[in-house]
Amino acid sequence: PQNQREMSSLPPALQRAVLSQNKTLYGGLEPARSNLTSKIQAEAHQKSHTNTPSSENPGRHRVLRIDVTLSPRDPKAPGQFGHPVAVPPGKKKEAEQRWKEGNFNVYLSDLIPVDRAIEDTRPAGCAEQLVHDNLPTTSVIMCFVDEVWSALLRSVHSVLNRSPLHLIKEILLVDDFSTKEYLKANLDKYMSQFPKVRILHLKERHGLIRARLAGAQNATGDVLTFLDSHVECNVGWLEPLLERVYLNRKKVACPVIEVINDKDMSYMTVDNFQRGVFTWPMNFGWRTIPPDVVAKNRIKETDIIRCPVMAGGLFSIDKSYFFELGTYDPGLNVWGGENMELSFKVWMCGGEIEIIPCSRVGHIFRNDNPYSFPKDRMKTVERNLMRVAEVWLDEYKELFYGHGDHLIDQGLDVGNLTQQRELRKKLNCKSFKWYLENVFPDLKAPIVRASGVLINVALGKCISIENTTAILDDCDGSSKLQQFNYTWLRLIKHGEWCLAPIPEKGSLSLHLCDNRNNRLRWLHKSASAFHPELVEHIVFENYHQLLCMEGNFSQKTLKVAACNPVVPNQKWKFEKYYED
Ligand code: LR7
Ligand code: MN
Repeated sequence: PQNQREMSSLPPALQRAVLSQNKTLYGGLEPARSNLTSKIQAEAHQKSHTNTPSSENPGRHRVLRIDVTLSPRDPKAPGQFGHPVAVPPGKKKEAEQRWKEGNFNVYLSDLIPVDRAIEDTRPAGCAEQLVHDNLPTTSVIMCFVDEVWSALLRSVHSVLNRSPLHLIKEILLVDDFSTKEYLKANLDKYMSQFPKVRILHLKERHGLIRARLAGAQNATGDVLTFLDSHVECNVGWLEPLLERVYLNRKKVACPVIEVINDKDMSYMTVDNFQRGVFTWPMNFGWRTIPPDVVAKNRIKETDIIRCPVMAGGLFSIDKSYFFELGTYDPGLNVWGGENMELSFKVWMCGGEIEIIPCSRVGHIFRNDNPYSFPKDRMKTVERNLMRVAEVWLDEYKELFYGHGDHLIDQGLDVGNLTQQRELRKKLNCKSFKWYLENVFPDLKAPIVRASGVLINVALGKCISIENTTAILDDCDGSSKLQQFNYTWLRLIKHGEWCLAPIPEKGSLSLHLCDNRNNRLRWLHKSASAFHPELVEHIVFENYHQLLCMEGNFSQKTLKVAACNPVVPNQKWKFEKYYED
């Protein structure tokens, strides 16, 4: 995931979809306002300001306000209440030097209390919400490798201080083979004062993804709650998450992720109404539901928001459901992409992903991982994403590869996918098309970039298939022989046949399409990454020489010749383009 919380808005097409269809608000609101929580909310609202005795709401109680840090031991300590802290003038050098220990202001982290108070950033009404008395217990699982000591402690203390302890079966710290001496020497001893804290020392580096799996296998609670190891859970964060899982074990509940500033360690809230989304090639990001959609649908700040994908680090999931889903693909390495995998799996196989605005957890966002990757970081993530694409994206995987440019040519060994594909079949999961239509309709995912007749701009003539060759002919939009698709993998397809250059002869032929054959790839309209003067050309890169498709109408022929921006016969246009 990207570290920045990006904001953008829904396209008009989606807004229409939202307003015209009476079905689910895409991935927006939970469909039924009449569900249990809403009813509880309504009741709670009526009774606001009165302390609801449990006898009036059998089986339910208010979210607990058991935040012992609200009257902190030392209210004057730096960073208290989540306020920003400045490095003292004489300490600037030291702070700078220590930055790399965690890629955030480690000096300040050490300066502020491990149990500091933070502002209760929940929307109004959250504190009055009711939850069930018999919520499931949870194992809070935090994986870490060489985490900054004070940040790790603050994470643990925030869980201990701001959760009803009867719901915490355990806090499971999974030490992913840390090497920092201080950590190794002190962790067990320090944590031994808390009966709820268990430590799992991995004997070798597993990477985050497999460390989480080790945690899940060792967990004894009903629900797994995953957290990063540099977080601060806010007041009442846990119960609303468990409530959702309790209402439906196939709900995966995420808190709102707030920001612990990497420079001054202040605790900052974030904009409401944000969904977790992705852009191609599967980059995670946040997108705000536009104000007019919020207004028209009367979405409240406390309303649950359904998300196409989760950020990945912070969520609660029913343990048996997690295993039913086959956990994460155990073939994913180290870090990255697992949030996509689980998100697609959950939605496509009958579950839901939600952000619960009444649950808020701060996270230190930073610009780089402070630990090393066993192998190249970029390649690791790309390989993971390729596994996800191959198993879950169906025909849409071309968008992933096409946006990643080099992705398909890397020759990365993605490993065996049989088990993952069989799992998808066994679970009877829906198609990626279904996911796009029902969960993430605002994602732009046209399967081809352009289609229809392919017309020579200067001559006004079209490419047509004659027997087994491509020729230039009068345009006839209704003729099947003149229909082409330009795909994300840059093939020009006529059915299963692709336009193929023969550079040696300067001519053109048809070749059976093959996504992996880069001798079939044509550049068209990708000016930004390429020669803007050739934006309308259809270009084939032949050992650093650029060849362009050229039409000759008197002979009805096509050829490839050295590109020339001013040769009009080299300019082409598809009937229809699907990109912005
Ligand atoms: O080899 C490793 N072993 C580990 O135990 C590598 C990492 N880890 C631990 C690490 O110590 C940390 O606690 O894994 C956790 C996550 O790693 P970070 O904090 O370095 O990365 P991040 O915050 O950028 O990670 C986001 O993306 C990850 C991979 O896709 C995981 O899903 C993280 O959980 C996720 N974090 C969040 O979702 C928090 C919000 C960030 C956003 C958006
Ligand atoms: Mn993190």
